[in-house]
Amino acid sequence: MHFKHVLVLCLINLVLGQKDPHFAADRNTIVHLFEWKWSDIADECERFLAPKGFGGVQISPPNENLVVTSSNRPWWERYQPVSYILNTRSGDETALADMISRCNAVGVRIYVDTVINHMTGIGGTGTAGSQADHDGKNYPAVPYGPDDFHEFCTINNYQDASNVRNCELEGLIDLNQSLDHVRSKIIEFMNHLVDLGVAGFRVDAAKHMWPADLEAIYGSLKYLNTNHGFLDGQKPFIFQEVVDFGGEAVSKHEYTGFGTVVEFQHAVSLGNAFQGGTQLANLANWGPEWNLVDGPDALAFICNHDNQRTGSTQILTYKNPKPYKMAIAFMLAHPYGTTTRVISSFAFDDYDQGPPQDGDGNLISPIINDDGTCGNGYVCEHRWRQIFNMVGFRNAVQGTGIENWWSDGNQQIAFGRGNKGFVAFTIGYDLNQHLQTGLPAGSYCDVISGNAENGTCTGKTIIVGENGYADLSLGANEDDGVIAIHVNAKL
Ligand code: ZXY
Ligand code: CA
Repeated sequence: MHFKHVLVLCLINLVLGQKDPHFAADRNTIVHLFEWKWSDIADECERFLAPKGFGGVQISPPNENLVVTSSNRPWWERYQPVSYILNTRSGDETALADMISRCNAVGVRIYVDTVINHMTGIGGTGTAGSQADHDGKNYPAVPYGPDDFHEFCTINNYQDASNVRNCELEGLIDLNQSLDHVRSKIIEFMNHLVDLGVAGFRVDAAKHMWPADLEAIYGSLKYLNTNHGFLDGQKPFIFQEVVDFGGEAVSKHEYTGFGTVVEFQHAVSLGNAFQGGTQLANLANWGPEWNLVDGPDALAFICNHDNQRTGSTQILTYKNPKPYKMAIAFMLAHPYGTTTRVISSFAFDDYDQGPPQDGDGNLISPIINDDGTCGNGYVCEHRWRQIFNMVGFRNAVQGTGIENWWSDGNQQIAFGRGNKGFVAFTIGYDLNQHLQTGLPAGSYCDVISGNAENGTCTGKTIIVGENGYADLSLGANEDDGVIAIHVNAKL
């Protein structure tokens, strides 16, 4: 290779840095299999995620957490680390390693939810049997001792970055990541996961850590393990939880120099738009003009494990399926957001409620019904046709831009992606339009109302004429407010 090409490749690596999700070819979108067992994730990679073109899985924290017996083992106990021993209700290190290998073998990447801002909020015993001496500031299974934490103070002023980063979030004892010992324990933990074959990390509570400390930690991570199909010299993908709607001392822009950020404004703005809060026509300039970080710096999503249960009217969840599916379809159809993520929830009635479990606190596996949906308390949005087929749409249109944008100036929009795909949306009234799709002439299966199976379509068939135009009809009262066609579902 000519040295100029090597130079360009190095520059791309520098710029993309830890912003490349390392998806296999023709894959996209991370699904958060929230609180799933490792063995169930391995099965799901093989039987569903790989065939449907998903790029990867965000897994729940794999390291030992506090056993919280109050409120019957709430979901948030996994955000109270006791040690970096890889043993939780999802499984032990053997099961984790096996799952990572099986998923990588079918081209599905694994991203680890990493809780490194803090340890526990109270004392007790962890899922691997280790002790958490909260009041004495001792976590012997790491080990961390009193000197490894910030002086006690409570986070109570989001206008003060030092308070946000050096004090305790909800009483969770706050690690001092500027110390060599703390850094080295975190780096050792993350590098262990890289050795096991993971592709990257979600960094929990990144807003509550200093950017310089995080940059140093990420910079010390190993290259991805080439035995798991990664190219040489690839650094782990990083997506950082920095909740920022403006108006606080800490900004998401402080974190985009060395990794991506989870774009909460993306979730809220589309949550509003698909509930009629702003006209869909206004989405013509969807992107950074909406106070979003640049697309390559963003992990785009509609709802996550935390904000799905806060009851915020701005956040769409499985409990509000029509606009939820529309917002996800828009996210997956739109080129904004180099990386997209959907959550796969378990059903819940109250905020604290933990995952499906038996009387002994063991996690219960999802069952897969004959129609492909889940049971045993799992919602499995990723198995909803309208969602997994839009992952397929995003794969089909990769590398294209928006073309043939159309709107009625109000609550109806449509747009194409190059000559590969076309979508239309309506809220509140019937859509009946003759529109330029940009697609080659032919019959296409609308992958929202059905599946393309052996050359036939179980939903609506859309005919694109020689001139690229198609007649589109979408009733206001249909189950879904979207039509989507693409070249990989041409009949
Ligand atoms: N918890 C209950 C009680 C215990 C856990 C609660 O009422 N918390 C106060 C409101 C949410 O604040 C938390 C935030 O991040 C966390 C929290 C947390 C991260 C953790 C562990 C936690 O409590 O307990 O690893 C948080 C921080 C922000 C922000 C929004 C939320 O803008 O800067 C919770 C747990 C929430 O509500 C939680 C847990 C894990 C997460 C997360 C939220 O990854 O995003
Ligand atoms: Ca902190």
